[in-house]
Amino acid sequence: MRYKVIADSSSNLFEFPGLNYASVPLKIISGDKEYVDAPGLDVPLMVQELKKAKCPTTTSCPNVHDWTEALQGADFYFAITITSNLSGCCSAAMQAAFGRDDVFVIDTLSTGPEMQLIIEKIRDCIDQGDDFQTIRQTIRDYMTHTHLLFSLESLTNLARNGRVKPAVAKIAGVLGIRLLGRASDMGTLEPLHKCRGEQKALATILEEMKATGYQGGKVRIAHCMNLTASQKLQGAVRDEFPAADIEILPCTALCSFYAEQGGLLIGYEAC
Ligand code: X90
Repeated sequence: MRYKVIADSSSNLFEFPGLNYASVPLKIISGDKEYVDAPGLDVPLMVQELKKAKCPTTTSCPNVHDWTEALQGADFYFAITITSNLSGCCSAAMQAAFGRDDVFVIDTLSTGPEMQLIIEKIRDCIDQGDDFQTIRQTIRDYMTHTHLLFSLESLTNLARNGRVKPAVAKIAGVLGIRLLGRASDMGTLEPLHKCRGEQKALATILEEMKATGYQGGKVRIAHCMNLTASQKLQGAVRDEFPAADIEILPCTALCSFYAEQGGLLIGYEAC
């Protein structure tokens, strides 16, 4: 059986070693400038340019045609999308998959590093020779054990694009305050704590992970130009769980635009 895994670019992964994998890009649009979330884009430069941009910036997801193009060349497909509650991405994938029984569309109700965990799980299932039906069930079960937390210094772009209420964005509007939250069961941003200073935010993330059943499983950290905080968090997790499998990777364009400079997204496995 030839499998193909396709994720939208909010996964922050353009390639996936050991997997027949494709990324379908979202776009960031500012005036007549379009940033395609694909290899080769200078993300820090984009973030800088968008800070200075005078016109409103919006984003757009892959359309049905983009998904249809990607859903070719294999026997079975996994289409993994950002939460359907914040983007039309999943809906476009579902339309492209309509009437086909060779496509499993996965609405992750999340984004970024939680999508990465799901893709890794699919890779493991394929490697051990599981069939399509078995993998579908394994992934459904697995998703009940994965979570996403975020720590954001600014939610301006989320609020400007109607992805959070202005009142929520205001919490992180104060200098030095980070909003710690999680992807809710509905796939929306759920604020949890207001943290003063990065140290406090990192300690609270670990507390929150443990409170939701983290016991040393995988952790995937995606950051927008904040490798230092990612490494501190990695250290803090390893202090308590020395054998934890932790990876850090930079956000590509879509997550960088919405998480904004300094933002962290943390995907993890819990019991
Ligand atoms: O279709 C589109 O134009 C894309 C819209 C995406 C909007 C949300 C992106 C969120 C990126 C921010 C923090 C994590 C939030 C998790 C919520 C489930 C990252």
